[in-house]
Amino acid sequence: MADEIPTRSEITPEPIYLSRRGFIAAGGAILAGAAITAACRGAAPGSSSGFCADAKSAASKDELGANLTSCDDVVNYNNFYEFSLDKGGIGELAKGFPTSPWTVAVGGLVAKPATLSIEDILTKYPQEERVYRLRCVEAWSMVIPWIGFPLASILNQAQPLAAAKYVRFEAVYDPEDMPGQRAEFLDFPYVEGLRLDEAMNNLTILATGLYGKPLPIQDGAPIRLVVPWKYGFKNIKSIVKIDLVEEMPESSWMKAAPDEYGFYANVNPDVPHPRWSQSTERRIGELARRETLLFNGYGDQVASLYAGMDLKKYF
Ligand SMILES: Nc1nc2c(c(=O)[nH]1)N[C@H]1C(S)=C(S)[C@@H](COP(=O)(O)O)O[C@H]1N2
Ligand SMILES: [Mo]
Repeated sequence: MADEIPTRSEITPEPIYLSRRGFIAAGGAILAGAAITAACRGAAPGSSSGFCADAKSAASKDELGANLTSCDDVVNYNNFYEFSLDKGGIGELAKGFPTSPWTVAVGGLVAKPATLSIEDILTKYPQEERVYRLRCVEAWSMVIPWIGFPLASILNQAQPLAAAKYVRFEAVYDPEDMPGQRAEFLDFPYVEGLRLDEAMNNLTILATGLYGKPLPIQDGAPIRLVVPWKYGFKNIKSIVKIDLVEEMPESSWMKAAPDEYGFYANVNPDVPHPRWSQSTERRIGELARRETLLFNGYGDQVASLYAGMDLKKYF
């Protein structure tokens, strides 16, 4: 087990800028916490092992021939800053987080705004399995069998007006139940955005499950975005609001560190993060590093969205 966990030198945490801004105490706690979790994880299976006992997928590999990441790694190695900066044990911390009832409000520049319950969504939109690579900007990656449906289905139902150019997503705000929201390292609620054509692309889904089961909280229950050609942080979890808007939305990460996290955040081995290279990645569960692929290997389906754009400028 221990060899599946990247050592600290192999991963480069997104929120390190905190210490540069003077939150040194918080930064120290994060790193100590991560080390403790890594040390304990092999010995004591997380509370999520029950989730994985009956995990299932129609696939065992992605379309490039890579193995699925084990269910245990998918549900025990997470970034979910509303709960913690520590990647391990989010499931434990999030136990009891209320995900029912839950609604998603779809509005803004649309002809038909609606507030949908999760039950509505599951009834209305057929759920399918999509096996996608997830590449975190921190240079680790996984292959995950999601269950979900195209975001375009919900957007088409809402009927975007001609003025709508972008989609803005907002995650749940519940500082009483989410300890990370009581710290001030990110501007919560977590906000993300896509250009409308990116949102309408067939690869872009709202995921409601993984490994054949409803999403566990740590992976963004009950509904989260999955945009597989972009860095992991675009894949906003636990969404409550989707708005069609005219102007490019400012995401939480753009607000926190605009030089490090752009709006587009397309996976690109040729555009280094200011603090590390993006040319290779650590696939969780594997020993050797892999080459990072332009658009995370989905270029045939998305490169045309960026024709003529300078990807170094629009990072
Ligand atoms: N609401 C919310 N969504 C989020 C995050 C977060 O902290 N809060 N972290 C992002 C980051 S940095 C990554 S890499 C992915 C991780 O998804 P996973 O834990 O399901 O693998 O979720 C993204 N979505
Ligand atoms: Mo990430």
